[in-house]
Amino acid sequence: MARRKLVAGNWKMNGSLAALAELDGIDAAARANPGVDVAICPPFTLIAPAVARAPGLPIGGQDCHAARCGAHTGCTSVELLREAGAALVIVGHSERRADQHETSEEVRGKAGAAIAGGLVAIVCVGETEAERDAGQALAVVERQLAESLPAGADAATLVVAYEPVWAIGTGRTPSCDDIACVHAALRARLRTLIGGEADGVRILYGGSVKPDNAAEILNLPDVDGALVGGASLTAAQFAPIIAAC
Ligand code: G2H
Repeated sequence: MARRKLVAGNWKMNGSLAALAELDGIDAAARANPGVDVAICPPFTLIAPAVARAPGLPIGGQDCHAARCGAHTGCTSVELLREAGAALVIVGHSERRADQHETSEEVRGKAGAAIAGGLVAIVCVGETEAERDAGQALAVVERQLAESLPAGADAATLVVAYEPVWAIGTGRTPSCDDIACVHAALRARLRTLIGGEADGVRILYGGSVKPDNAAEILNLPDVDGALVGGASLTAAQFAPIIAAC
């Protein structure tokens, strides 16, 4: 099944109102590559201004709460994201699994709320360096996927991102063979979870994707795009990654 590539930028806790000027160049790169889906996930406070600045560019959140509303200080609901103009949301990023001790069960709740609320959910999985060294990478990511996947997920509403924890922001990446191997395993596991829909789900690679390694990674089998952190902060770095699809 043909899948459109998706290149999503995760600005993490970076950016500013002034930095939204970068969206002009990113939007231009998206328009110049109409066969590629492009999205940017800035910090919560920048979502609405980002939508205003680049109305044609899908803008997303970096997390959401599973509940509709309530006493959850500091959290953001799917409804609030939607109201701000978000079209998608990242859930289960390893920085949240580590820093906020999010479990896969919580990630499943968030992904389910996102999908039920009309957002595309980018569900992240990835092994630590110790897990990879112990030969457990496939078992870890397959378990995270199975435990994080909400009921009702399908090719239109679910994106999976494979982000090896040890490759995030470090400049290190797995070999192409290792990336292809994990993506194939995730695709196979997805088939056991959601059947034929699995063939339409985009599986992104994330972790130190840069202009100089994007082409080889993005052209691997079962790699349907990238989740990009540091290199998504400027159009100068992000545009060549979009063009590499
Ligand atoms: C991994 C990635 C974006 P970076 O978190 O999700 O970050 O590209 O900076 O490694």
